[in-house]
Amino acid sequence: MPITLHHCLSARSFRPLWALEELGLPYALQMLPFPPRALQKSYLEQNPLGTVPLLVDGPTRMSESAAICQYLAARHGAGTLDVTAAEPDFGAYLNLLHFGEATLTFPQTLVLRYRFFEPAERRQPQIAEDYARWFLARLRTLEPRLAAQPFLCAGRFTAADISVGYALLLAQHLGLAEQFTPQVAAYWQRLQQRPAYRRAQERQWAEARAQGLPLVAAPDLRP
Ligand SMILES: N[C@@H](CCC(=O)N[C@@H](CS)C(=O)NCC(=O)O)C(=O)O
Repeated sequence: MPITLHHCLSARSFRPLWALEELGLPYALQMLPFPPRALQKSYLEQNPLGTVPLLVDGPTRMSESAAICQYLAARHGAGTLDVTAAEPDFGAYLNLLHFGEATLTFPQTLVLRYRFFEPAERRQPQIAEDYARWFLARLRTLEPRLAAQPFLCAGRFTAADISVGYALLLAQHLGLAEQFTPQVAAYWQRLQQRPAYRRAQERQWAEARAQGLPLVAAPDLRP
């Protein structure tokens, strides 16, 4: 059985999709309309949270995007994407991997919700503005690190770059990328030039088309 990834266009499930492409693993990509909990209720039988990603690898079922990248790198990476416990940057690697979701993506979901997703009468411009600033302030802390090296840690591209890279992709959808500091902006350009990033983008759009889904990235939906 190949690995199956349940995915919505440019949602957090893009992280494991990108990791699968970096690793060159065979996988099935099951596309879902966004949000699946409302538009494909049968998905709740697969993942009671109703969220993407869901990765199924034999008996393993996972629903946290950063953890899935860590899992794929450790189990299927054969020394690429992962940083081992014996390496000096192991702690930095884990910290950045989780920083990408817990610190950089979380505030953006408040921007997305309170600036774009909620009906007009429930929008909260001040909350959206505050958390956009919150995100950009925390993102700036990467500036010195990226001035010293092309990728975040361990002297090479790792799953931590995928985790943070998705936060940058989301920021682009939210119109925040123009406020990236110079090193972060250059890093984001580098990430987008990776062949595996491009393949992941091509695959998600091709599968959405083939599976008959609306061709709109989840963060661009305006319900
Ligand atoms: N912390 C989880 C968050 C998963 C999550 O909330 N995914 C969003 C898409 S980016 C989702 O499926 N939202 C639909 C919903 O909440 O119903 C992760 O990193 O994977």
